Formats: sequence, C-alpha cells, structure tokens
Amino acid sequence: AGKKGTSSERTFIMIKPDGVTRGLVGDIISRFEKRGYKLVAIKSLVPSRQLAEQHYADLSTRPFFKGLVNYITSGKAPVVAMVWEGKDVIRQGRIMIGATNPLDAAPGTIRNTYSISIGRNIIHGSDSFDTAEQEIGLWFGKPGELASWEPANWNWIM
Ligand code: FUP
Repeated sequence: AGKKGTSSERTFIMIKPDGVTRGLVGDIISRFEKRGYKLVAIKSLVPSRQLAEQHYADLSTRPFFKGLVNYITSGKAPVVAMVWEGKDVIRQGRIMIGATNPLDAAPGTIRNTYSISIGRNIIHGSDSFDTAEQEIGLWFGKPGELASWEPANWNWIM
C-alpha cells in the first residue's frame, strides 16, 4: 500500500453493486479526485464468490457474511474496484466514507449522503495499512495493474 505515512500511501476502495446501480460512481470518484488523491488503478467486475469470501475473510463467522457475499457477487451490477494514492489516504478515505452503519455516519460523508442501511452501504475502504496491502494484492495482484504517474498540478496539492 505504498509507503505508510508518505504521499505514496495507497488504499483499496470499492464501490459496491448498490453504489454502481444507483449511479454514484462518478460522484465518488470525483470526491477523491477533488480532494487531491490520485487514481492508480480501477476496474469494474462481478467478483467471484472466492474473491468476495477472501476479501471479507475476517467476517466469515458473522451472521451477515453469507448475505454480504451474495450481495457483492449477485451480478445485478458489478463493483468498481480502485486504488487511490496520497497523503494519509487510508485514514482520510475512511473519514470520507463514514461509519459502517450509515445511520451513524457523519453528515457529508458518502454513506450518510447516500444510504440508510448497513447491508447496502455503497462503498468499502481499507481500514489499516496492513489491510490495504492485503486488499490491493488481492484485487490488483497482477504485475502492471498499478499505474505510477504524476498529475500536472501536484505541487498545488502536496
Ligand atoms: P467497514 O469496514 O466499515 O466496511 O465495516 P466491516 O468491515 O465491519 O463490515 C463490512 C461490511 O459488512 C459492511 F460494509 C456491511 C456488512 N455488515 C453488515 O451487513 N452488518 C453488520 O452488522 C456489519 C457489517
């Protein structure tokens, strides 16, 4: 996940099928872009059960696990998987997303703005450096999947 605590820190962000089908992809990307973060990988896909189960492996014993995997893999809409890079992006990404339960999410956050159900909360973001490393490897594990580039206006952001 890049280097922790530097401008090359990286996080994994995924717009879930509800976010895609409701037409929120553009707004979500725009929020990260305008904040000053850099998009280094993006793809749209219907994840396999195996991929979804691996992604949520730490929740496998929870009662909502099966429903969660069904929802992510249903194919009614794809997910949009992304890697975003920049200063403190892991923690800032979580702040921009808001609390897991949208009813507890602060006003202005993505989950507060667009959702009211914990089981349909629009978006995922890595919760720590180690999780980010793991999730980026899982979703973008093939060589060459992460771009390294310098936006023209970088010196106005950093
Ligand atoms: P978060 O990191 O905010 O996505 O939260 P978790 O990793 O704890 O949960 C992952 C996903 O499981 C949530 F986005 C939604 C789902 N979930 C439920 O459906 N019910 C719960 O009680 C908790 C989580």
